[in-house]
Amino acid sequence: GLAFKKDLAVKHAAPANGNGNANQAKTLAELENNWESFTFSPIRESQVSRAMTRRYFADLDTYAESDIVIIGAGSCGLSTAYMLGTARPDLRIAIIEAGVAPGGGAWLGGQLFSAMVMRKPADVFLTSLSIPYEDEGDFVVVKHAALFTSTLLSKVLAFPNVKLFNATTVEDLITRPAPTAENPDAVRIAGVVTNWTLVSMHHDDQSCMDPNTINAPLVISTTGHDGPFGAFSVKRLVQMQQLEKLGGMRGLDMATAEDAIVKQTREVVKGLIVGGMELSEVDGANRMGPTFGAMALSGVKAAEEALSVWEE
Ligand code: AHZ
Repeated sequence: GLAFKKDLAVKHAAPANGNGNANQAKTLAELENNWESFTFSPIRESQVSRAMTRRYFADLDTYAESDIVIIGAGSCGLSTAYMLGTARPDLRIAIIEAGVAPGGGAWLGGQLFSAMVMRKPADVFLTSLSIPYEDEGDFVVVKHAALFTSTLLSKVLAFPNVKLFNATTVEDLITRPAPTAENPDAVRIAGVVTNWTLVSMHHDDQSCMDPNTINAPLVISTTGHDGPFGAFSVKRLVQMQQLEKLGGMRGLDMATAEDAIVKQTREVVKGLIVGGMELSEVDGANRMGPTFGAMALSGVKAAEEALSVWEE
């Protein structure tokens, strides 16, 4: 006990030389040329652990009841979150992203190239985020897709009412009976079922590792087209017999694909809005390949739909 207390006392003692060390530097310039006496403020490892875990578990507690859950933090999901965060600082919005790195496919412009193309009028979305671009007439070009994604992400993460849970997978949807005259078995979506992605990846070789849940009256799914994780919610809706079948994403046609995705962004089942490329699987819409305007504007439309559903 005594040794422990002594250790703490040492850790919390003021550094011997307070002159020009890191604790007292007010500007970067004050750090420069003072490296001899440089030292960080003291810390104990448990302080780091507690600083992280306390906040994470408080967030899990807070967001267990969310107003809106966005599944997927690709270009569409992040655009949706940006619009909702801007419009409604009073709503509690959780973003669940399976990957460690949010951003989905929007870190590159296409193939492994850097520049990102957006057809007009999606330039207005870039302007509202102060993302610079080159104007090519009918379309604009951001010099690196990562500039788009990192700027968007930084703004989304700065909202006090938006929490990104990355490395977390939506494994299922929460449902409630909502029978209609046409379909007595209809449900509404009432939240999501989550697990650490690393756990989700091991359901085949570890026995039942039960998930966690988030209740929310409104879920916005933007999980991309079919793939290892993609089109998650709409595939689940078919299994649950809430959608008869999927249309299946069609071949590439930039001219038609982008209009269709934006126009069809909507509430597919009560409580579940679908946006971005996940929609192509519902409607049998074409893909657009490396043009991202539809992802941004589908996000704008998804947010608008969400707010009109919310206000009902
Ligand atoms: O990790 C996925 C990605 O970041 C995440 N995701 C998928 N399933 C999930 C689940 N739980 C949590 N069950 C999940 N997260 O969703 C994100 C989807 O991002 P994306 O970039 O794949 O989709 P998007 O619709 O935002 O953008 C599509 C971009 C494309 S694809 C395409 C083409 O193939 O022609 N063209 C464009 C512009």
